[in-house]
Amino acid sequence: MATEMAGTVTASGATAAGAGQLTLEDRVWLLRAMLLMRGLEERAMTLYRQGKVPGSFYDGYGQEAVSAGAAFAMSPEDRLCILHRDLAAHLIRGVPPARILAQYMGRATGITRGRDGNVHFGERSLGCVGMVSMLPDMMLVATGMAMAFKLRGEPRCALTWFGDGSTSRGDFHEAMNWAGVQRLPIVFVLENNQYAYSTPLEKQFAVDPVQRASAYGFVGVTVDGNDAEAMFGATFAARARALAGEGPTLIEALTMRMHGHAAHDDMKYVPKEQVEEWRKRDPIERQETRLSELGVDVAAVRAEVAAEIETAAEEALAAPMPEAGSAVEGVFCEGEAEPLGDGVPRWSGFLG
Ligand SMILES: Cc1ncc(C[n+]2csc(CCOP(=O)(O)OP(=O)(O)O)c2C)c(N)n1
Repeated sequence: MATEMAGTVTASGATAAGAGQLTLEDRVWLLRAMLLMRGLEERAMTLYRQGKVPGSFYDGYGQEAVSAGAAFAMSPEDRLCILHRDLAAHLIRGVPPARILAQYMGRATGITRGRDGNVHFGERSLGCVGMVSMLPDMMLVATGMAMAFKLRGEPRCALTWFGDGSTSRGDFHEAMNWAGVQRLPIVFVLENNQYAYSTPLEKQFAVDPVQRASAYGFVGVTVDGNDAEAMFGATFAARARALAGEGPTLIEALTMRMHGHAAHDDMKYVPKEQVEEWRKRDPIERQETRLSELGVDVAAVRAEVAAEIETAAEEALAAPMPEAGSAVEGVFCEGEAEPLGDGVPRWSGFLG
């Protein structure tokens, strides 16, 4: 049962109702998306260690359910601002795995065509905005898109992810305030992974930021961020509210950053016991257990995904580097900007 307190909902009944919308095939897709994310990031980390990924490398190990569950609930016509630990969202929107690995390696076939080998990308043709490095500016971008949907009377929704570190920035408050005042169709997903680089939660905020939602006049929900189905359910409910004109929702996904901030960070500042405690709540294992109990051949899904990753790696490694002269292209908008396109429908509710 949901417990309402100052606009904050925990252990939401709506979340469970939303998760009830998933068919067995949907639930397997959620597992696939998480396995693909983890496998691709592990492959990319190896490529990084081989010197094939320039700069550093950022991953979302242990946080796969947050992006997979939320992105799965968004329709192709919705628009997403995806952050640096949310690879599953790109995959769910329809970005082929080979393009992701090519992106990390700065190849011409990557999403930014070699302009950024890092996590700052978004495939416009699939309804995603390229990630802005300054945090959390994507909250403002998503709020602006939601404002456009409202002004044009379009029945769609914007969603963005951001970390606990973002909650201390002014942009967080500006976006939340405007979205609340205008009752915009937007879902804010706060990925509370316990650390912002080396800053733990107790040095980040005095009050759980989910409670701030009520200060801006909308619902805040706390969800188990290591449960893909709970994430789907909460996002499904938030999207329904947004489309019904009931305004934004802040979803706080409780999770843990299981790796360092990036490949160069050994996270010595994180107590080992804390990591071990969270390891027991691994989102992929949880989904596998569920599906095994329903008779799904989880090992076969794993093998299929592993093969897909190997094929993607071969393709990405064979892809060319960009022509040096192309570095000056696409710096400024030339002519009419292409409007954002739609993503691939994944959830069965969008297929019919
Ligand atoms: C305004 C701003 N300051 C600093 C950075 C550098 N930076 C990138 S990620 C990061 C940590 C952010 O922590 P959090 O928001 O909790 O997200 P997490 O990385 O834990 O997912 C920092 C400090 C940045 N991108 N933007």
